[in-house]
Amino acid sequence: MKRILGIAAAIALFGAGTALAHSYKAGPIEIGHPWARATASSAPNGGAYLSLTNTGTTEDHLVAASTPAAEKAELHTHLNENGVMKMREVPPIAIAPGETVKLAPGGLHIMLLGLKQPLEKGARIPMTLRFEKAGNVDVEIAVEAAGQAAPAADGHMGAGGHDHNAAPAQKQ
Ligand SMILES: [Cu+2]
Repeated sequence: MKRILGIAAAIALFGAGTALAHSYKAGPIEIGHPWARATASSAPNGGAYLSLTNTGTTEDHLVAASTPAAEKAELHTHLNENGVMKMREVPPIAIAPGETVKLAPGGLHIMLLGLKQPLEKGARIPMTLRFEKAGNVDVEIAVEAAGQAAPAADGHMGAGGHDHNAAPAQKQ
């Protein structure tokens, strides 16, 4: 398995056939593949995902995000409260030394509130991430197909679940 991952990494480095793989660095923080799902034209909000790896020796925090593509970006997570998935804004996200924190569908995410236009598959959206210690870093969000990497059968996008295309906190 390690060897396969190594080969995949090598391919990514040489840019062959992995156009979607992209990463960034802010000091010791590595930001892996920022991406978002394409949104319907009526959707007011979207979600952005990425991974954060701390290659340094001290803890850092993702404090905030901003993008010209939305009125506001908030750090969110999903919580299951009495069987109902809800979103909550979270405090700065800690990244411990040597650890990787994944922002992914169904969990931590960067909520893009008030999209100025729909996120179209294939587009690249600029976003600035702010870290407590590593400072600001500009990244591009790759917009992928609407159903990309949807968690299987967890109800995330189904009845009673949370859908980024809907207004936040509509289920009380
Ligand atoms: Cu959210």
